[in-house]
Order: sequence, then structure tokens, then C-alpha cells
Amino acid sequence: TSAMFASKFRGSMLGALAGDCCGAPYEGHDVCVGGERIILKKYFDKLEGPYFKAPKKAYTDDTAMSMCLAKVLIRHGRIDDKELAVEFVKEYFTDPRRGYGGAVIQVFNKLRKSKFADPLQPAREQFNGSGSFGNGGAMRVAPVALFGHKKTSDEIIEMAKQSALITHYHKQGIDGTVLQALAVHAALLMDPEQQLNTKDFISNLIEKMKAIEVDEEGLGLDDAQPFTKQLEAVARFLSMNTEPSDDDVLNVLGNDVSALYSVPTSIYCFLKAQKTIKGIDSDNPFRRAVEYAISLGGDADTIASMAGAISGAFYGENVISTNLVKHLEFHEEVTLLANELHEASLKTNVGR
Ligand code: R7I
Ligand code: MG
Ligand code: MG
Ligand code: MG
Repeated sequence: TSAMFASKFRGSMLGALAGDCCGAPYEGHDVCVGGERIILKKYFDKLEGPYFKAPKKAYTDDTAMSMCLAKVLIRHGRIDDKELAVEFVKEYFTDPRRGYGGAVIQVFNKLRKSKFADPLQPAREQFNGSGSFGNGGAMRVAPVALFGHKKTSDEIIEMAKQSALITHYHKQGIDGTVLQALAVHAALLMDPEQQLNTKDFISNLIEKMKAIEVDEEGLGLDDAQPFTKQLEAVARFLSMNTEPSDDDVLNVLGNDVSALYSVPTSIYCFLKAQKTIKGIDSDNPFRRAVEYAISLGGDADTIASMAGAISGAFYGENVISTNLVKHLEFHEEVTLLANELHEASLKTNVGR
């Protein structure tokens, strides 16, 4: 129903915001062990407990750029390269201190200087022409998947790619964006009242990524189909009788700013949190996903934000503690944009 989708839109966008805001203080930290896990638990207990007045938890570039995407989709009903580039640049120069990736700022400067002559050119020039493989495309893509809730996977894939290309030209930067979009889209279309079949969820993503990465076969690369391989590792971890150690998870799935070593990790966090997690004492699966993601350290804001976006798209907004939401900077604006994005998605799909 329309009301359920509206709740899922808010769930996904507030879920992403929660992961970003709560994870940001942990970005760059080591994996939480022993007492650090308990400190993290207390941090969440406090935020979810009776409301107290405190400075809001600040959002970062992950949220700033997601909202740019939402605005462009609301306004234009599609991704317009130039409009999106203008929106990113406007946002960055208005509010630059949001922890942006180290290299992406060059793109913003070049876009502005060239007056957006070719909105895709600066991204192509990153890293000596290979493009960025950072997770910046993936971290902001949830609104694309939400907006496309009535569209086919192929249409989601195209829109996700396009949204990435303004800043991320490297195949892994793009494919990571596509994977995150497909994960959010799949979660959005599922009934949260039904027990989620994690095995099916991951096999569906593997099938889709295989098809996307097929052109890499036979190129003699060390690692043809890298995302497929990472997703197969996620499936393996989920099927184990005992939880893999944090070291195994970090060594195989990773927790860094590259798309390849963060997007599959976020999907793993979401799926693993369907069940209880050792060292995480909460009966709320959304909180488990986000808290576990943050406990892994590294690119904590982004991995938690991506896991939160998937989880919120599956469960809807009610899974997120309302007390926690009140502590998040920008939560009213995000709620409003989620509602507008939902309305816009209904309009553009009329007659389809
Ligand atoms: O991908 P991007 O937008 O960064 C997003 C991350 C998230 O964690 C945010 O929370 C924020 O903290 O930043 O920005 P980029 O600058 O394009 O990529 C991020 C980083 O990935 C770069 O600064 C590089 O360190 C690394 N990187 C690369 N390194 C070597 N070669 C990305 N591409 C390459 C590459 O081709
Ligand atoms: Mg960030
Ligand atoms: Mg590169
Ligand atoms: Mg980050």
C-alpha cells in the first residue's frame, strides 16, 4: 500500500541518517573489542532512552549528498547530470565541512570552474583517469532506489550508474553504487511481516551482479567479478553455524572507503542483524545492523548509513527508535524530503 511505502521511504532515509550521524564519531576507529562494545551499547541505550537535551548528532557528506539526490529526483523526476552536479557543488560550497572524501573535492572545484560544461568530465579525470573507486556513489544512492520503487531492476541500475558518474567513474565505484541501490530496492519491495530469507536475498544480488560484471570476464584481470566474489563471501559467512570472527569479516569483507570493501559489508550487516549478534544486546534488528556496522570501525559512518538505508527500507520507519531520531541533526528535513520523494515517485510512475 501507499502508506506502507511512505513509511519505508522514511525508514530508509532516516535509517541512513541514523547510521551516518551515529557512526561519524567512530569513523576511522579500530574494530570495537571487549569494553569498547559495551561503551557503544551504552551510547545507543542513551540515545534510545528517555529524551534528554543535547547537541544533535551531526550528519556528514553521506547525508548531504543523499539529500542532493532526493531533491533532484523530486524536482525533475529523473537524474539530470547537470542539475545533480550543480546541486552537489552548491551543497559543498555552502557547507564544506562535512567530512567529504579526500579526492572528490577536486571534482567540485573543476565542475564549478568549468561552469558545468561537461558534468561528467571531472570525475573521469580522477586518479589519473581511472576514476574514484570510493564508496561515495553508494553511500548516497538510497533515494534513487526508493524513487524507482515501481521500476525494473534494469531501470534502477541505469539510474544508479548515472547518479554515480558525476563523481565516480571507476568501474568499482559505479558497480558498488548499483549494488547498494539493488539492495535497497529489494528490501523496499519485501513484506517486513514475513521472515526475510537471507539466502534468497543474497543469491538474487549475486545473480544480478554476475550479469553486471560479466563483461569483466576474459579480460585477464586478477579479479574478474569482484563484487560477485564478495557477495559469495557474505553468503558463506551467513551460512556458517557459528558467527565468523570480526577479524575474518574485516579481512574478507573489509571496512574501508572503497566501494568494494564496504558495500558488501553493509549488506552483510543488514542480513546478519536478522538474528541476534554476539556482543550486541538488542532485540531491534535495525539497531543491531547499525550498531554492528559501527562496531567494525573503519568507514563506520558510511557502512552504518548504507546498512541503515537497507534495513529501514525493509522494516519501515517504526523500527527506528523515535527517541534516537530526535537526536539526529536534520531529521525533520529528511522526513519531509522522504515524503516528497514518495509523492514524486507516485506521480512519475502514473501510466506506466
Ligand atoms: O568516494 P568518496 O565520495 O568518499 C566517501 C567517503 C565516505 O567514507 C564519506 O563518509 C567520506 O568520509 O568519504 O570520495 P573520493 O575522494 O572519491 O574517494 C575516497 C577515497 O578513496 C579517496 O580519498 C582515496 O583515498 C580512495 N580512492 C582511491 N585511492 C587510490 N586510487 C578512491 N579511488 C582511488 C583510486 O583509484
Ligand atoms: Mg561521511
Ligand atoms: Mg581509481
Ligand atoms: Mg564515511
